[in-house]
Amino acid sequence: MNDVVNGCNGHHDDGHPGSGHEEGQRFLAEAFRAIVEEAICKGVDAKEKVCEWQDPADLSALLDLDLRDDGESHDQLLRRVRDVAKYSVKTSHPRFFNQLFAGVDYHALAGRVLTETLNTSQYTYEVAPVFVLMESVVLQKLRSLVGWREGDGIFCPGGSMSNMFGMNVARFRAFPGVKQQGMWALPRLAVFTSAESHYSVKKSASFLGIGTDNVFIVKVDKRGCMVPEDLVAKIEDAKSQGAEPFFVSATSGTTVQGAFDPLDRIADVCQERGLWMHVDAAWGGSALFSKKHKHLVKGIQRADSVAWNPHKMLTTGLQCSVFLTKDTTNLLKQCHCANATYLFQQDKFYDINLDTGDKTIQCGRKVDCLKLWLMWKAVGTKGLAERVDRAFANARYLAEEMEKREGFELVGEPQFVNVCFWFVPPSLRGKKNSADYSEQLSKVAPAIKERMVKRGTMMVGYQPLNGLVNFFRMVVHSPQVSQKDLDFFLDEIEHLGSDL
Ligand code: ABU
Repeated sequence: MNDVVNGCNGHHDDGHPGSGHEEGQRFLAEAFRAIVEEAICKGVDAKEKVCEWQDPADLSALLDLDLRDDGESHDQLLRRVRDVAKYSVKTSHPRFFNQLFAGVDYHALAGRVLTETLNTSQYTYEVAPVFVLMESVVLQKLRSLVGWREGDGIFCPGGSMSNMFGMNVARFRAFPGVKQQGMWALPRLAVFTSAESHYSVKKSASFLGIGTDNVFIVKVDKRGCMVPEDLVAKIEDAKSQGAEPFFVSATSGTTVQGAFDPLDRIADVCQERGLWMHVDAAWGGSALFSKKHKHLVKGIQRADSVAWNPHKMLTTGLQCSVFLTKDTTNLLKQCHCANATYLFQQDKFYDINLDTGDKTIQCGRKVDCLKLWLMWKAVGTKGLAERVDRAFANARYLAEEMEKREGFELVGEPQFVNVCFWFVPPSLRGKKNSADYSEQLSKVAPAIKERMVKRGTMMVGYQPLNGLVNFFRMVVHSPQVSQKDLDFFLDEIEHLGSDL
């Protein structure tokens, strides 16, 4: 820490008065100290709160958010850094189970800090030489886990964008004229996805001008997996309405239940009809690391494209999402490129294929590969596989413990690391047949959530789903979570719900 505080070994300034380097580097060193103490050390300490809850008006006043004409002192600014850390939710905390991301990987975090510090854009080799080569290696490695020896891909700003790239590239393959002629080149198009797929499929259809009415929702079974027979029925239905099917988005690891669609059977349907098969494996893709659990994504290699978010189960930190395709005909670039002459000059002194930035719809693009690469270097493929296996084992442990305790009722047997359950408080036990049981049960999860957030002891999400009233979705995947944390979780739910 002292080395950090000492800055650049005494080489603070460039000699030019007023450059601000010396002062800036001193601030940075002290800010780093505050960040390590407040956000990292306290952030992972089970004895600390997950969240220092404040009502919005109080928080706004506490933080003194107004921006003024004059700048503040060094000490005031350091207090601001500490306050931001103090009042933010500690997603690295071992009792943060609220989202599909959690925990911290220190090597990945070092990669995140270095990425921010180097502050470049991942579009050309000339400004991002290390990262262009690194991105290519990481994408190739992820593709090989999917089961493809060749293909293409790009890091995207989040899984929704990766899913949208799948839809856009699929449409371009089917109707290349769309890039120039827009909607004039298109018939009414039809997209297919399951009732429990991610909302980004509908958002993409809206954004791309396909329209949410043209997203045909395929039925799921009780576990939340797409029913292939209904996919066939929905394709026939779309055709009978005069729409042209072109894209099926299957899901590996649905957001709420963690369900895996039957990819081989969906691939058969797509193959017979010449439809682009995309797999939203943003959440469940990481099962590919595990010899024991990768059967869940059996058939994924038959897809045309895959979205996968290492920032979820692999704990790289937000955001780290890839769009992968097995296409080898340069579809991704042809679909998205605009050939800006000030970035992608054709007469450069190096191989211009290294200027990968025109494969995406972005111009400036954040470097998202370094955190994953450094973490992967640190623990190896075996280390990542162990993490995935540990997450499955923790989820199993939690589900089994719930079965032993009164009041915990699983929504279904977990397929993945999402453990969905109702907590039935003492006052509702044995009253399933009473007329207002569902209504009363629906109020339990929000009430417990409010109490846990205000106490700051833990965070877990809840939602209704397909006619089921509010239930908790416990997501167990951070490598920092121990069985002790899971026991604490169960005790705390019992405690918070004991008088409801
Ligand atoms: N992209 C879906 C993630 C939402 C969640 O964390 O639950």
